[in-house]
Amino acid sequence: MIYDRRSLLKSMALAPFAGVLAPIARSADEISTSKADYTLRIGTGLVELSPEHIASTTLYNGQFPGPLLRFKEGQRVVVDIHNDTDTPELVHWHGQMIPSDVDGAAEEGTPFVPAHGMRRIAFVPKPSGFRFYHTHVVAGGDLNRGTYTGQAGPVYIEPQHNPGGYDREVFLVLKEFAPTLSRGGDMAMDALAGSPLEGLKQMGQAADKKAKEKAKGFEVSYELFAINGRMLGHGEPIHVKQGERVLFHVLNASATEIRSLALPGHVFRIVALDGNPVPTPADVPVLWLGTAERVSAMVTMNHPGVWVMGDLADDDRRHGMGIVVEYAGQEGKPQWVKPKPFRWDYTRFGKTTAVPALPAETLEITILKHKAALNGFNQWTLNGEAFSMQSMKPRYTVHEGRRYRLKFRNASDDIHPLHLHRHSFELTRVAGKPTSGVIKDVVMLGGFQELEFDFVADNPGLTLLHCHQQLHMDFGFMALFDYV
Ligand SMILES: [Cu+2]
Repeated sequence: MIYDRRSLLKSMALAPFAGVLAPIARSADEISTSKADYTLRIGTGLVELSPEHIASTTLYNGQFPGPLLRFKEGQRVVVDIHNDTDTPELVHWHGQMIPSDVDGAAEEGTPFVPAHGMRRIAFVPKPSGFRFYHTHVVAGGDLNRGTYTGQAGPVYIEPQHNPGGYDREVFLVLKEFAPTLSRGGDMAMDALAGSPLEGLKQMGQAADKKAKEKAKGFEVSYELFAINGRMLGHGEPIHVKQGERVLFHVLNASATEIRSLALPGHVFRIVALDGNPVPTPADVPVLWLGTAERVSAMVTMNHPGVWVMGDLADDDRRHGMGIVVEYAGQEGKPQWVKPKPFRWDYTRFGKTTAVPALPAETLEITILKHKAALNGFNQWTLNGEAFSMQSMKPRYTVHEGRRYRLKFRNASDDIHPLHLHRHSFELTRVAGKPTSGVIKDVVMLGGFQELEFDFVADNPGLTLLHCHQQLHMDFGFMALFDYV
């Protein structure tokens, strides 16, 4: 019989002493000799959005979205990443607390997966909940690179104890295709609760006046929209039965856009944000998700019919951003009913009374847009400084174990989906409203608004903070944290 140390360790990991054995399981020779648990292959492929619209882009394992990877919290996985393209790639494990060398960000020192090469990685998935994986390369002005491609897939890390309470899980990945550059539009200002601050507006206007370029900077627009890689009306409907409780895991895998979602006649009970259970589950008629955000929402199917579950933006929905929900025994043309305006307010899902712990230090970060400053692209600065891709110099130093508060002041009209790698954070103030208990890894900062979140420095190694809007991160909106 062949001695297979890996499978032995795997079965031992289920034993009560798993924690003691874990370090052995990470040994290098074991990683190199064992078979991978998962294989991701990066390559060009086709996505049939509809019979008339077939997108050619870069994919994981030839499909969009990439395969749903189900991990077990705390149980180590080995992943082989093959890169069949002509350019080096990076796979970022979004929302997981793993070491910098496997996190998938060059700025943190993760090695690239070479062109026409491969890299084997191993890590212990955590924390449990809805995460995802996506490319983390710089696209700049190249819309065939980075998150403009189809390189995104869902991850679900099974908790050690599953609360259950639903009949079925449905994963929805929202994503646009066929991107083009255009001279800026205006951001949807009706997505988020809270008001713009006069002081921040004036700061933004002053920067606009100083700009040498009078035209707006480039923005990305899209021709085609899809859920799970199918335009509205072209995929298989979600088949439901009356009375069923369906748990939707929704991921906004857009490179640049804020998305909304509504299902006429139904409400979403928000149970988790970015995969983390919320302290106060609440019912909402509309979901709003910034780039890379996830929402887990329970829907009780109590309104029989054939419905369009779709984006509130008419143009985007008509170009595919939706999916049909069909009750058993019902037929006919899918119906869309425009919901009443609804502003997204994270504090609704927070603790109503408890105050968050006090931070050891507060770092204030003011965000400014420099109109069309970089060959027609807007440049972004944090306290006057744009991230340098050349030096990749760390900006902030943190001490392990300390709690830090980041106070963001947005002197631009854009919504910024702020993302912190390798750590979770707790929202403490959103547009002037105090809160606690909402744990996330991406959060939307409204135009001319302020937002505060706390994180505990509990995962040593270089850590990237950036806006998840690809155009913003590529043109200055990043900062590196290092541990003392
Ligand atoms: Cu941004």
